[in-house]
Amino acid sequence: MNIEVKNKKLKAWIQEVADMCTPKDIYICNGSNEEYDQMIKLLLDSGIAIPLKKRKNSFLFRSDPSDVARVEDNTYISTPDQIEAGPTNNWIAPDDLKKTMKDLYKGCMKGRTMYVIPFSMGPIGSPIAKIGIEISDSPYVVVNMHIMTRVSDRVLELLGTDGDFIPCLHSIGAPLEPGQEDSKWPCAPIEKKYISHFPNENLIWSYGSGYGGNALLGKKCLALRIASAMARRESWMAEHMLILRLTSPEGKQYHIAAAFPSACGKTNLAMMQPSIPGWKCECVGDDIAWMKIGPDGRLYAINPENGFFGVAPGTSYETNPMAMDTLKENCIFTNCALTDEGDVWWEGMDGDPPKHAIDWKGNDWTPESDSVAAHANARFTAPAAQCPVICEDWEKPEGVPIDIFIFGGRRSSVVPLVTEAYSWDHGVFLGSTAASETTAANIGSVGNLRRDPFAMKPFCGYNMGDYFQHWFNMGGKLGDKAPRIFYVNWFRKSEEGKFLWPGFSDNSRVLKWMCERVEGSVGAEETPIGLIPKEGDLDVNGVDMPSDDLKELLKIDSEAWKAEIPDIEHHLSTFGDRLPDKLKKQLDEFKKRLG
Ligand code: GTP
Ligand code: SPV
Ligand code: MN
Repeated sequence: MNIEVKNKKLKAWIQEVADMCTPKDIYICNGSNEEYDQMIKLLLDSGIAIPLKKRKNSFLFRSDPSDVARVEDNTYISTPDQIEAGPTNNWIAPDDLKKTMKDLYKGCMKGRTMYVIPFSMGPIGSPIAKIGIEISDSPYVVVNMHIMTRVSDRVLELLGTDGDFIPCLHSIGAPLEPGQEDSKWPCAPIEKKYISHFPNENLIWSYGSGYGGNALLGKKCLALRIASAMARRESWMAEHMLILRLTSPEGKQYHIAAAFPSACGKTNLAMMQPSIPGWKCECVGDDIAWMKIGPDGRLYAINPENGFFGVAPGTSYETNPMAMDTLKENCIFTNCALTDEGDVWWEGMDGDPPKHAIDWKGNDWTPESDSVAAHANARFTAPAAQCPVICEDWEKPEGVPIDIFIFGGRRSSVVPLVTEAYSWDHGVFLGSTAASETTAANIGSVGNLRRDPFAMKPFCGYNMGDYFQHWFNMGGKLGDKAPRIFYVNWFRKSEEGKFLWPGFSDNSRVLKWMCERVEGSVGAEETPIGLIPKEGDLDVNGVDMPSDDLKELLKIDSEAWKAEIPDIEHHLSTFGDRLPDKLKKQLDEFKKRLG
């Protein structure tokens, strides 16, 4: 061990894990640049990291083809009673799960270094921040955690001898026998992967995967699953939401938090540059929001993360220039293609595809190949501070006051471009019945419609019926200071399968309408599903699209909505007696409005 650990709980935990996992040595991380460089050197020397000639201090990694996304089917919320995990979570009793995992953990770090990573979610020392310690046997995890969280020896200082932290245990599950050659991306087979959460103990155990949310435990495991359970106990909110600041031509600031499921547009909206003149957009966060009611009774949000772990495919100067500029240096790329010039490439990047590249599996690729060059869930890891439009207040300990909540998803039909909720309660109904087509962010089929309430189905650390009630309770506390709630769908398609809405920078037009609704300066039409812009309310000046498409985007087809009712009813019925009465009432009112 390179330094002495003073915190009693940490010292005991390190010993316990070392005894169980039997690593060859232990290294306590300090978060310094030198440490980052050292880890990268190790990864380069072993041929795991590929240096990029075209991007300073940036590296490409290729994961095992079996380990390319989150594994929801192997993710557990382990509460003493199954009902506390609820119908949306996989559940195994804590004692059984711990027994199974301890067997797996036994000797699992053999031949590897065990890294102890002290990190803070939220600015170090902020009253909203939480301290976690991740123990991992993956150097790739260490470098990613350096970017995604605040890794620092100051965290250990802050803990002192008796401070508390959230233990996050991670192993790739690939012990190395003496003389055995290591693979480039060691991991365990799918049936041995476990991403486990013990919310009653604030404890995370992950085994078998080295990828993204399965392995960077500060993100979905701590900042959403464990934090959502804490938030409910302590009357705050941990949400799968981007946070942005929109400034009107008059200089008025609006803060917007939006929940879309994985790979449904959060990073893009968070960095969006408005196509309407005079409006300015700045990014506070692109994936997670922690929100508390401030002394003035309004809801304040912080971004607990320190970096972006963003979807690479589709990112381009045309669609998300601010992300492209964020990616110029000091980044990690995973499962992107490698060009002959020594740069990364992915489908949807600007310009022509390269004539030749090495695909994400390490094979030769040309535009004639029948497979994609970059995996659909290829990702970049980038420091948030490098984003050219990062908001100057993004690290403000007290956060920014939220004016508007947006829910949404990927729906090729039925759901209009934008809807405003009639009330907070109606907004909670919209959030809890949200549905979206599945994406490559999870292992499993893509394009299947599923209910993903508040974009939290994979991330809620307790019974989602209680989570709905928590939303009603927060609304009750916020009263007339509660954010206004809207629902959007950027992904409606024509019969020919083309997106009807240009999206990206033009999404500012929809945000502008929301701000004007908050000001009461623009109209809306009452429909069975909510309020939608009347013709002329939405500023589409300069958008090159047929007026028929706009009509289609805002069309409410009552028959199509009626056809959704059985599925909505079935979805809500799965929560049994945990379903809040207020949601039943909202469903009744919705049915009445539909006639
Ligand atoms: P996670 O990081 O998985 O939580 O995803 P995310 O919600 O941040 O999604 P992201 O912004 O990375 O977008 C995912 C994909 O959707 C990318 O390929 C984008 O190009 C595409 N996308 C984002 N916004 C829009 C939009 O307004 N219109 C269209 N057509 N596509 C979009
Ligand atoms: C998501 O899937 O919502 C992500 C990527 O943000 S991961 O960190 O892998 O969960
Ligand atoms: Mn996400």
